[in-house]
Amino acid sequence: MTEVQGGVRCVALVGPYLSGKTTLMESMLHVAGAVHRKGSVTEGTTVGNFSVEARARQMGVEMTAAHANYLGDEWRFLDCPGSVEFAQDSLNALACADAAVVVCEPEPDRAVTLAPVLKHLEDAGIPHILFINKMEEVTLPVADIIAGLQQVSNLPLVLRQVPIREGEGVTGYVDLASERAYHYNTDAVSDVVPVPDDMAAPTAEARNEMLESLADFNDDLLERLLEEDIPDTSDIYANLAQDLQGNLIVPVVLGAALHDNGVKRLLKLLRHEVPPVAKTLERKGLPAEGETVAQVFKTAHVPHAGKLSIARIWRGSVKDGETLNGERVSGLFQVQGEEREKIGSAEAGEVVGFGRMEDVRTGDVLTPSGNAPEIDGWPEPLQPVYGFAVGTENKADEVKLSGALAKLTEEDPSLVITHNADTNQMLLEGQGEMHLLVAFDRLESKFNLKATKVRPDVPYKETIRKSTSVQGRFKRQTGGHGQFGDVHVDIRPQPRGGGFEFEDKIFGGHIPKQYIPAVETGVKEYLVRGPLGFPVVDFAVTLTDGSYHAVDSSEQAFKQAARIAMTEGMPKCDPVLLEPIYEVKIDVPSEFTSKVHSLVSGRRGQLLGFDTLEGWRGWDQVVAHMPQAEIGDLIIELRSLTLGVGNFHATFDHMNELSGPDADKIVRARQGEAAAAQ
Ligand SMILES: Nc1nc2c(ncn2[C@@H]2O[C@H](COP(=O)(O)OP(=O)(O)O)[C@@H](O)[C@H]2O)c(=O)[nH]1
Ligand SMILES: [Mg+2]
Repeated sequence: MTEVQGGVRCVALVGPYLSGKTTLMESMLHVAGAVHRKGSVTEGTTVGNFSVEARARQMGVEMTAAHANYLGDEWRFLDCPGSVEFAQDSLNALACADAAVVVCEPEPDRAVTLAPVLKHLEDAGIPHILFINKMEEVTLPVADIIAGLQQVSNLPLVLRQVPIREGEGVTGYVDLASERAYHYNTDAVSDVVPVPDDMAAPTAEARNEMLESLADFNDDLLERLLEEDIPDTSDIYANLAQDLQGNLIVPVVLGAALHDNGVKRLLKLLRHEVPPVAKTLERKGLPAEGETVAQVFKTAHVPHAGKLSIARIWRGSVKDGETLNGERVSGLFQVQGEEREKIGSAEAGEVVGFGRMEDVRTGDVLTPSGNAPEIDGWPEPLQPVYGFAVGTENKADEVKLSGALAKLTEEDPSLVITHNADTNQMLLEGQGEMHLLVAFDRLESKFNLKATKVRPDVPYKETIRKSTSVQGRFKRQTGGHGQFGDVHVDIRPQPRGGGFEFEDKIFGGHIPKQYIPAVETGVKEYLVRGPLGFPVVDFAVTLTDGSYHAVDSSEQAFKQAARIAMTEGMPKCDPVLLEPIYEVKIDVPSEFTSKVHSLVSGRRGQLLGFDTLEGWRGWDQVVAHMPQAEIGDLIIELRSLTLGVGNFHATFDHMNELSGPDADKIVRARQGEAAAAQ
């Protein structure tokens, strides 16, 4: 047996949604004796899915932490949401874990749903184990399942068990390292049984395959295998642990979390093979020596208890009341799902909650001195792919809304609030519709706020296609002295992106110099809303002539004259709508590339090309120009076409003329809004 690793270790449970992560955490806690009554996802009684939002949907919508002691070792488990919409929490949790258990279903056809998480684990160098769940009713040969899953893993999958089948289902397994057979018991640990006769040959074959995989990374082992000098079990375990910790292989175990099947074996594997925190520090480039370091990977605002910063202690220890980054830790907690238990101090490796550290944000590295050392591997915030314009029914609630949204974005860095100056809307953007709907639920449940939401407006603009010359004359006689301004202007289009230009070509003092800026101001005030109702861009105005009155002329009068000229001249310049066009890069497994081509053309997109996606085996990147109006809900269709794994990035590219019935509809709607507002 390998030496059992010291210290508190932390494992994140990740994988596609509905694969059984929450159920597996519940089962691990149960098998380890950390919960007395095993909860169920469908009954809403698990440690993991504790929030009202998670229970309502029977799915994890955020990372939840738990702890257990198994055979004297301390464990921290992080149940991560599987849905791509809540991926930020999972990435943040993985940044603070020693290893990950990737939970998946025994469905090779859906293996592609594992690709993003496996790629992230590989790139970040996080040791990971694959737990194939829901094995109880699988009839497919395990070799076929592994072959399918291997397609999406760049590291070799090393099968550690072969299933024993009776009738329709799997009733146990032979562990390939120990060559022991186990019979599953529902909701109880498995019995050791003799290896069934008909399993001897498949076991020997699978064991050989496992050893050959290990030999790929160990010449010594390779030589011994060639000489048929089979290494002893402790040697095999040592190789397995080393290769997992070195990110050379992905061990694969089987089970059914719902029935506790294979869970004890998984816990033992973790016990012997997951690296200690000291080893994780090496991976993350943090020296083992030095002052205490903790890193916050989750922030939650708990009703009545205030802000809770969930952190991993990387080095040293933390006491309640201690100062970190200049702020007092006001309450130190051990967390078990929803429950918080106050503790006095915590050691390296532990996952704890720090109470009421108001200035601390998710991702912050905390030390007593406040000097944060570099720690590798903190993920970038995900770029938003979907948004709503938010507001309140009641104007008085607006300030409250901004405050609440600020707290939500603190809890979840993949939620972004922006103000769009063009459309004058407050936007809440994130990873998908469900992500945002959960945020709206939280506004209600945590902040007692009913927010309104509508699809964001597209910031259309308009421009002109013809030139004209026009006079604007403002004359008013009201009692005493009157108002007089008179301008002649040429209006002409500029090339796309040419912006606005104002030129003064007045000669001979027909308009005194001091009034010229007022003319420009008048023009600019007009261009906020052109003849079609949108801001005007890409045109030039030249002041060519005019006249003034020694007494009645004023800046105000010339501003008015300029507005009159614009209001009269612009409709004659063949105005046209401009719509924003984005360059969109769509990443998908190549089996979906042709579907993406039709998606692009179905949304008025212009295909610019496609290529293999760099660094992704079997993925393509499709590049296209697409109107912003068609990108608003693109992610929904893209995900439904690609088993949820397709993603895109869009950057503004240019404004494009839009005419015809589509444009007419937009202009009519705009004019309708204006009429309604009056
Ligand atoms: N048949 C079967 N169902 C399971 C098993 N483990 C979990 N489930 C079910 O799969 C669904 C999703 O489980 P859950 O733990 O919420 O998945 P998560 O989204 O990965 O956390 C639930 O209905 C579970 O009851 C299993 O081993 N066998
Ligand atoms: Mg879950």
